[in-house]
Parts: sequence; C-alpha cells; structure tokens
Amino acid sequence: MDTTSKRNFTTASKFISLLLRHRPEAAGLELDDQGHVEVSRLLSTLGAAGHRIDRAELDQLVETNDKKRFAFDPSGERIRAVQGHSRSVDPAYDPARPPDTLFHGTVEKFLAPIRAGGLKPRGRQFVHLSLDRQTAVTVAMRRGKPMVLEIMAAQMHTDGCLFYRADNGVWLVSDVPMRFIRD
Ligand code: HQG
Repeated sequence: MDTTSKRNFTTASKFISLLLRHRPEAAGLELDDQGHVEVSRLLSTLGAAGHRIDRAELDQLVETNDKKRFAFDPSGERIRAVQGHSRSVDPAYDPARPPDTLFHGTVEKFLAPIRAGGLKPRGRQFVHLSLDRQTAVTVAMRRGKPMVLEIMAAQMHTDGCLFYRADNGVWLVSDVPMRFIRD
C-alpha cells in the first residue's frame, strides 16, 4: 500500500472508530445491541464525510488495521468495533479465563486515583488490559511517560469477575479493585 492510501486509511479508521465506538448518532447511524451498523450505511456515511471508500477498500482497511479494531458479522453485511466503546454494547464474547497476569498502561497522574479506587473504565464501557507488558507501554505512551500495572487476572477471575477477550486480543473487565493490582 502506498503512503497516501495508508494515510487515508488511518484517517478513515479514526472516523470509523468515532462512529462505531462513541458517536454513531453524529452521523445518523444506530448501533444494534452488539454495536454493529450496516456496511452499506457506513460506506455512504464515510462518503458523505469525504472519505471515499468502496467495499473492497473497507475490507482491506479492516484486514490491515494495526490493532484489528473492526470486524464484520458472519454475513459480511454488518460491521462493528471489537472493543473500545464508550457506550454500552453487548460484548458478544463469552466470558473467558484470563492468564495469571494481564497489564494496564497508564501515566503517573492517574496513579493516586487508581490507588484510591482501583482501575475504572472512565469514559469507556470496560477497563482495557493487555496480554503483554510492551502493549501496555504503547497504550500508556499516548498520554506520557508509561507506568505499567500488573493485574492479578486469574485471581480476579477466581473471585468471580467476568473477563472477555476481544477479537483483537484486548482483555476487557468492568473494573479492577486495588487488591488485584500488584504495586
Ligand atoms: C485511567 C486504545 C483515574 C487509565 C488503547 C487510562 C487501548 C484512571 C484512562 C484502548 C482510573 C482511560 C483503551 C482511575 C483508570 N482514576 N484514571 N480510577 N482508572 N484510569 O483511553 O486503557 O487505539 O479509556 O489508566 O490502545 O488508555 O483507541 O483507556 O489512562 O487499547 O484502538 O484512565 O484504547 O486503543 O483512558 O485505552 P482510555 P486506555 P485504540
């Protein structure tokens, strides 16, 4: 893919994230229970906003997206964000048993409130956790100097907390009480 197409895909991907995770109504779209919209409606919405993308290009965008943020339903007629929602959608994943440890990347200024109240989803539906430390570092670097927290995920699960593994490998949980954070 040439640089211009890559750049176009990146801006389109950001707009799709906005629509499918946060503000579908801004473009007159409505998410179904699991957060899907019709592909044809998404394509016309993208076109109206100046992102001229056809179905084959959307397939390519979904396939090549660096974090595999989007997925089609089995019919291929509907598309959704696989995680990252600020609104409540049915995650459509079966609860899963996480590995012993998962990681969360954050920054210094959030440590005091996290120590006081644990990890909260804040603007999103779920707290996002990663399988490896390096991914958590990358997530944190969006905000500043990375601080990585180790989450005792298997123990949380044994205690009855529900975990979901999104299609792109991100782990989702409602919140993480401080007693499960290795400090
Ligand atoms: C912090 C991106 C104060 C938390 C990434 C984080 C990820 C608290 C911020 C995905 C807190 C929320 C999600 C508490 C947590 N008090 N701050 N009690 N508990 N926080 O963006 O995990 O590129 O909603 O540490 O790569 O940073 O968009 O979550 O810093 O996978 O696909 O509150 O978004 O993916 O920030 O990122 P976010 P996140 P995409």
